[in-house]
Amino acid sequence: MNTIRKTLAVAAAAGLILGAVAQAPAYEGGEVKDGGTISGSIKFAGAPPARKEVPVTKDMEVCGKEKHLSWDLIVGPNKGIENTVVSLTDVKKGKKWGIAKTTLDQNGCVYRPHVLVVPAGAPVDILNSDGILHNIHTYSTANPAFNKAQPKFKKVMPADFKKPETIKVTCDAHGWMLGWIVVSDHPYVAVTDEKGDFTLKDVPPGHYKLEIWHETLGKSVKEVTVKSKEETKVQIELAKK
Ligand SMILES: [Cu+2]
Repeated sequence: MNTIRKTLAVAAAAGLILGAVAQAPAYEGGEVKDGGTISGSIKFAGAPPARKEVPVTKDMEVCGKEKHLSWDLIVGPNKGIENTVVSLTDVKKGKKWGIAKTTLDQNGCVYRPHVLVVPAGAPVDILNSDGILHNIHTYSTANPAFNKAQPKFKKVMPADFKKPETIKVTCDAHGWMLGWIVVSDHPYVAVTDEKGDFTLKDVPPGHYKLEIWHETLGKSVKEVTVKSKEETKVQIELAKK
């Protein structure tokens, strides 16, 4: 073996070792018998802004059937913030995922749901209920990004995302379309409902970091303690930055 080849071989071996060390241990899913619950609500601090009407400029017969209101901040009557992602960031072991497959629909030129939680590696069906040309453009870094046309005859486009990441999705054909795919390797992740409420069930007792992420209000972290068969309630306020 000449020197260059030897050097390359050593470098490759070192790379493999470093790679193995750097990789975080995978989440271990199983049965949780003594788990607790984390529940709570995410509220908007201050006077909530009204949703703005989003102008529809194309494919009116499909996209213009319903009035479009901005999705980027939806605050309910009780100030609850919809579409906030709540997740544990340091959970290593717990229950198994209960979802085998998820669906992202393009319906009325809107992504439904606006925020989709996806188990890492599980299949995602990207549906085109509209029957017009859409274009799925993902802005990911951990997973390969893609930018694919979905013609009107293509009802389903299969996808999957192997690595945990929050991915922005847009349509190059309809500039107002915006959605989010939240890929997680564990099931302790929830999206708040129209009241701003969420629940994470069957959490093994312990101390955790609870991450709260909203697309326009940003990210924050709260420490939580979960006790067996008990409910830990959290109330979080988010404000415009
Ligand atoms: Cu589109």
